[in-house]
Amino acid sequence: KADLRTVVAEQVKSERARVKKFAVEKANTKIGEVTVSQIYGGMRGIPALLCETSSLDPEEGIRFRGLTIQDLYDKLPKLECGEEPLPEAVFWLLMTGKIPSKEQAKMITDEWNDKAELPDYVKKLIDDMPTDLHPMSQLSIAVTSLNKDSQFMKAYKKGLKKLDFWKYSLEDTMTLIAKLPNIAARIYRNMYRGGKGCDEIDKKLDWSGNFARMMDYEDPIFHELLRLYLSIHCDHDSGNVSSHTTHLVASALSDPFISYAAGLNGLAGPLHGLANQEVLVWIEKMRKELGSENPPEDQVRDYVQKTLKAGQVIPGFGHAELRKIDPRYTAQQDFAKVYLPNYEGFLLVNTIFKVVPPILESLGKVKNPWPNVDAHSGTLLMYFGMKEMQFYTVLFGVSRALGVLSSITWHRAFVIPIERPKSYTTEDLIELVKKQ
Ligand code: CMX
Repeated sequence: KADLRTVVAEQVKSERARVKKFAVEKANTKIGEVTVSQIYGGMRGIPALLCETSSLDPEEGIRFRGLTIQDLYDKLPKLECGEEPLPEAVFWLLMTGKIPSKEQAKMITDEWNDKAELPDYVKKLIDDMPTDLHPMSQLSIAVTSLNKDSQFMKAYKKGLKKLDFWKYSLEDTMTLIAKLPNIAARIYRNMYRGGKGCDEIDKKLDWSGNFARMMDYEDPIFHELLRLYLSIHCDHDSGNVSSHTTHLVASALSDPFISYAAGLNGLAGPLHGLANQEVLVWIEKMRKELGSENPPEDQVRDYVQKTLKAGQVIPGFGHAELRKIDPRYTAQQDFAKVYLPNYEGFLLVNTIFKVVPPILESLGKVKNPWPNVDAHSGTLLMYFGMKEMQFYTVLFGVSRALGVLSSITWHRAFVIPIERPKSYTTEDLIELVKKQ
């Protein structure tokens, strides 16, 4: 069976020709308009970005190269003993648009296992960081430091041709993803296990299995959860903060390490990836205040109202683009129904799911009252003993690497130029509007 590089090289050849023809023939075709409210409103809905790896339908949710989350279950290879899709297979799908065979997914696992070892200076850098520095900052710093050995930058300095940019981007991508579990697990052990634990790759295990093991989680069901988690958080089209930031920075030909580190810094914001930490912080406060692990519906309702009255958002609910229940939420709910149906935390998440949407709807301004991916993930981790909420966004970040790095590799294959949209002062806009 063909390896990843061969398959991608063939695809790049044919896709480049197809895209070039389309982009030239339809160069002046208008696909939308921009209003003043969009400029002041976070550019919602402006059709401005390219994303080959995934697309987001507001009503249906995410599709990865055309596949829904259910399709990932139905079509992607899994481990012999597992039910969840393999993130290695998801990565292959994102990179090639094709479903890998079991052998092809295994080739990715083997390569990532081979490249997982961290250079000594990165180990030292992580070990020297204060343990009260947020793990997302530690992750971003460690990833940034890996660019010392960027193959893309080395080749670029030697005069790499534009048409070959993608090849070296892919090499850096493989190195970076291979090392991410090692980096994240080292941060975890330093912060929560007094620096103790194993940092050696077991070549019999997959990417998620090794990651779980290096964080000292041996339960095979937790390994399955991690496979699910790392698969569903990988990509959410290009408009979200982490993906767009990675693309923007990469468009300046920054190497994949520092481009993705920039995306991680965006993911660390409370309105984006940090929301999975915020959800659990909020739930734990609620439990403490109401004096129960699983408080009744009316008390949860009052607590939600109190949160809103205090001027805070309900974390884990709403979305800038989605207008329905996030299918990534549903996938996690399905997992919980199988493995932890009676867990108090899961029951409380269900109560919150029942109570919050009507309240948000009644405010009359929230465009999407439904839960997003972050409303569920922390509770599942908590069940398996991962109580360190600050760390949750790191898991999101590790998964997001699969999507954003595939995406920037394709942007390089298409030789997309540096991003440079036009900005206006309010005075400029007032003048522009007068001319309409
Ligand atoms: N709780 C309370 N109010 C909310 C809300 C929520 N969960 N979601 C939206 N609103 C409010 C907004 O704050 C805004 O209020 P103001 O007009 O007073 O400023 C109003 O409803 C309209 O917002 P919107 O158009 O529906 O939502 P946005 O596109 O502006 O923002 C998001 C989207 C995700 C930032 C927002 O829904 C939110 O803050 N949710 C909670 C945080 C969260 O779960 N984030 C994770 C999203 C998933 C991810 O990216 O990882």
